[in-house]
Amino acid sequence: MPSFLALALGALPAVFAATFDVSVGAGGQLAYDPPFVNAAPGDVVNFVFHPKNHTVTQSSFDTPCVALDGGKRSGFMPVAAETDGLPTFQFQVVDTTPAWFYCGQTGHCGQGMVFAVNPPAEPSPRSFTAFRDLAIATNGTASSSAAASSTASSSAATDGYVTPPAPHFETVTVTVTLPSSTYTTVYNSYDGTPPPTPAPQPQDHKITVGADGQLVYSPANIQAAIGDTVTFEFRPKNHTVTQSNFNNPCQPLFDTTGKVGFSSGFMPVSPDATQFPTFQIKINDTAPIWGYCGQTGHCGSGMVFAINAVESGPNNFVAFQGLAKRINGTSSSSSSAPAPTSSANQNNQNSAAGARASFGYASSLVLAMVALVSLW
Ligand SMILES: *[C@@H]1O[C@H](CO)[C@@H](O)[C@H](O)[C@H]1NC(C)=O
Ligand SMILES: *[C@@H]1O[C@H](CO)[C@@H](O)[C@H](O)[C@H]1NC(C)=O
Ligand SMILES: *[C@@H]1O[C@H](CO)[C@@H](O)[C@H](O)[C@H]1NC(C)=O
Ligand SMILES: *[C@@H]1O[C@H](CO)[C@@H](O)[C@H](O)[C@H]1NC(C)=O
Ligand SMILES: *[C@@H]1O[C@H](CO)[C@@H](O)[C@H](O)[C@H]1NC(C)=O
Ligand SMILES: [Cu+2]
Repeated sequence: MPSFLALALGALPAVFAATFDVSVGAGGQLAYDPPFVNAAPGDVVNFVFHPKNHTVTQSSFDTPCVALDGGKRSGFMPVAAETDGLPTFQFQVVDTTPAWFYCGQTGHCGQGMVFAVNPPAEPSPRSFTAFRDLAIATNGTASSSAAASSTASSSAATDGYVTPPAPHFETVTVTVTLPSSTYTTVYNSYDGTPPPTPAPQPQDHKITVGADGQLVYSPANIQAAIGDTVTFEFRPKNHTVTQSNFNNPCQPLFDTTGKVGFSSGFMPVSPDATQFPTFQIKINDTAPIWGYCGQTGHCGSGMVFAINAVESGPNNFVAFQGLAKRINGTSSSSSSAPAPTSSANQNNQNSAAGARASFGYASSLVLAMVALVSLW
């Protein structure tokens, strides 16, 4: 009986709606804490306003700092001091669709004061971090004033440069029929990606890392089919192969569940080596895979690679490499790069440290294939 009781009690939270308390501007920070929640229909998000004069205003992903027509809004909540009776505002979660919010006080959204309910997990281009980055990029002071105030010295980086949009993708379920079998696959489709059909004969693609002492992957931009493998071969120096995402080219991929993208870790190779270490990944999905070298300065100088980048759209390899140089290159280093928010960044570093030779796979790219295994 005890186990039955435990089972029944364990089921209770699913029956009764949960309330998520989110503090708004606690400690004078321009932030919601936590910055996002994953909630079920029927749950309630209870915003608690701390001193200053913030709002909770619903927006859309694409225009993070603009009120959504018909969206929820708390209005301004001026609070003079921390007292027991802090004002609150409730948002009722009706479905699992992502809902996006920002603070409407002048300048706050552009400094990253945004919030989300049920954002897609990293590395989705519509993740919480992507949303916050977009808020900072569209309404931050860095984007407009840095470009205006910077002189000809950094013209290449700032002159008319527009950060490419986050790739658009959606989840697709298709049934693929091959001569030998039929299978159903659920995958994240990016505009322009090839169909999720495995290679009839899986192939290994070789990418040389740091050939001839150059800070390059050769080739740096390849197409590979599902079931193929990619083998990176490390030449002298001390490079890595680290997965990232399009909009954060030089930061390890991580998601909120603590899963991380692949990383080879540092691969020191002496100048007179005759044997070269390798690192191999398997292609599970036709969605683009982005990556970089984690050695100091290498990514910012353009040492990045892409697998299955969609060359016909804005999220192509050259745009990815350009973004890496812009964010982490020496020419643009301090002034114009939007600074990612600290906590997410620390997660990055931690995951990166733990990611050495680990092969964790980011959950939102999971490709479920039924009956495909038999083909391999
Ligand atoms: C963000 O920028 C857009 C476009 O310039 C503007 O319409 C909007 O009011 C800004 N939002 C905030 C909160 O400042
Ligand atoms: C709160 O901010 C809004 C918008 O800036 C302003 O109109 C309002 O007067 C402020 N309220 C207080 C009490 O400061
Ligand atoms: C690139 O710049 C970002 C933001 O400053 C930083 O977090 C990241 O660690 C840098 N990446 C590399 C490889 O230096
Ligand atoms: C490789 O680079 C990493 C990071 O810069 C460093 O910690 C490590 O000591 C280097 N290894 C060798 C053998 O140089
Ligand atoms: C493909 O799936 C395998 C098994 O789940 C995993 O180990 C590997 O990391 C995945 N490949 C990539 C590129 O993430
Ligand atoms: Cu390198």
